[in-house]
Amino acid sequence: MSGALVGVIMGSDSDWQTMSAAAQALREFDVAHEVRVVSAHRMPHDMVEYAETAADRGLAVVIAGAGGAAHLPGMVAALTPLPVIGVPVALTHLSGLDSLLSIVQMPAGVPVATVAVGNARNAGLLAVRILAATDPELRARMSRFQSELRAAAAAKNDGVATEWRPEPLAADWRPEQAG
Ligand code: RP5
Repeated sequence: MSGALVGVIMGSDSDWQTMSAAAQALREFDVAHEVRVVSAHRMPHDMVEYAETAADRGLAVVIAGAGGAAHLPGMVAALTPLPVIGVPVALTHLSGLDSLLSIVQMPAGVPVATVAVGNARNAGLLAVRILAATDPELRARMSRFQSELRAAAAAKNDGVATEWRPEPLAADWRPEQAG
């Protein structure tokens, strides 16, 4: 066993530019993970083997990214009992809508938790949350992360509030003057 808890897989090395953000999020939370290219269309037998052995190898979550006719996440979800998070990767045409619909429109009974187009970081964070449900230490780290997010957002509010000086409107002001 590799010791990895999360498998980050993708259809091609061209997906890595997007998918590396999932690995980065996992690294931030010290979650052991592995990274592989497992193309559903070009290496179908490898994909079946990967998905069928994932749970027995100790993985708890699979993050699968693909673009275009993005069948990898759904096929892996069909072959493993593990939770699968799908990342639609945007290719040159169609802005990733093709990838999104290929991944998100799964039939009843075979769920894939699909994140926004290109948002592999959220896939990594969702995998952390899934693991954190049964790991109090990881849950505490996720809570701290959320507090930091809140603090960063609050600082943005402070910045805008400082910049914005409400001034009384002129007596002859009309709504059509706005913007
Ligand atoms: C998909 O085809 C891959 O997931 C990738 O997004 C896309 C293009 O692959 P390459 O032609 O760059 O290898 O299966």
